[in-house]
Amino acid sequence: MITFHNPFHQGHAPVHEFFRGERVPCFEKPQRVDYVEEALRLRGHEIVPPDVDSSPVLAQIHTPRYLAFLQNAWQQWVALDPANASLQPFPSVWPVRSLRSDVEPDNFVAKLGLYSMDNGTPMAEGTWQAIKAGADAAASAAARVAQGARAAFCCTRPPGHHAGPDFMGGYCFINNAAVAAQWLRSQGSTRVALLDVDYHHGNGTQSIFYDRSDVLFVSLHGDPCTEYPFYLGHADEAGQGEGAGFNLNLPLPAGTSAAQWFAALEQALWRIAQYDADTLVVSLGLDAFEDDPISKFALKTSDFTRLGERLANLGLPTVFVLEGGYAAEELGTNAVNVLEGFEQQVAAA
Ligand code: OKP
Ligand code: ZN
Repeated sequence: MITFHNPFHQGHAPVHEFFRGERVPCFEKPQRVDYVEEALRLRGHEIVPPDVDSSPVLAQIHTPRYLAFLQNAWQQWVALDPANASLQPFPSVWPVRSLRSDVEPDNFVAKLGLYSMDNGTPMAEGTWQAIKAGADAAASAAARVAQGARAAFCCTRPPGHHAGPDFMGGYCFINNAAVAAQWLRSQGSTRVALLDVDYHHGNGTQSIFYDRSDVLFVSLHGDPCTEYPFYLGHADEAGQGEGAGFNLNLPLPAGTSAAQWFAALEQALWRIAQYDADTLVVSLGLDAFEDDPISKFALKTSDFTRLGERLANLGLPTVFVLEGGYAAEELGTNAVNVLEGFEQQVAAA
């Protein structure tokens, strides 16, 4: 499958994150995508750099002040103290209920809190360049599908589905899948289905499209009562206004078996077919894998082939966008299994 990669992802390489109060090495590390690219190459898939500029669509997904903040954040951090160049910024204060988020403070750490949902989304010097190139890769994959390709893959990191209109979180800064969906809308798709199979609920994507009927958001994920992102992803979130009925959450308990997971997938696919989608975007997280270090579903490597086959049966032009998946060494095989399951089913049909 034609793959758009991110030539700058390695510049986003923060060193540590917080886990149970301790600093631990980042789970979301450059080797993730290196393993996926290696598997793609070994199995003969074409890998190309982004060939479109996502800027116009980025501005439709994220707010101007949030994009400006992302673009200048590292510079502001180092301006506080040149020694910050070798340290990672983390937020420590957040505008929760009753505090104001309409006024952007001057203080850098206060801005960081304003634009963050957690302290689990570390930045590095190359973050802006990496996330902009990732958005370009997502837009490029969408452009290729809009031009008639049956499918394309955006192989990027950091992931995007936790990033909302004006906040980062869960390792995510720019919502790449939302960029792909919006790009498709700008190129003639009228009903885009966005299916999120990452272990974690795609709260950012849901929020971006919550009041819209032109992008149906459907997600299979760990129940937010116990799993990140905790504060969104429940079954009763169905959309609002124009978007009422165009959001479907299928939360599953931690420990859900592959059989139960595929049963929920059938519900998701049924809703997408009923919607009469003309294009599909898949937020392809691979952390439903049984050996994922931070997730609790039980898909095996062969199950990812089956996932690809089932997605192909929808018969839709499809953009795959890489999200999570932290069993780095197995990530390549699992990702390529989805893409090849899809392609083999298309060829057989
Ligand atoms: C991003 B994606 C572990 C904390 C976990 C949140 C998980 C983000 C997952 N130290 N932080 O959906 O795969
Ligand atoms: Zn995830």
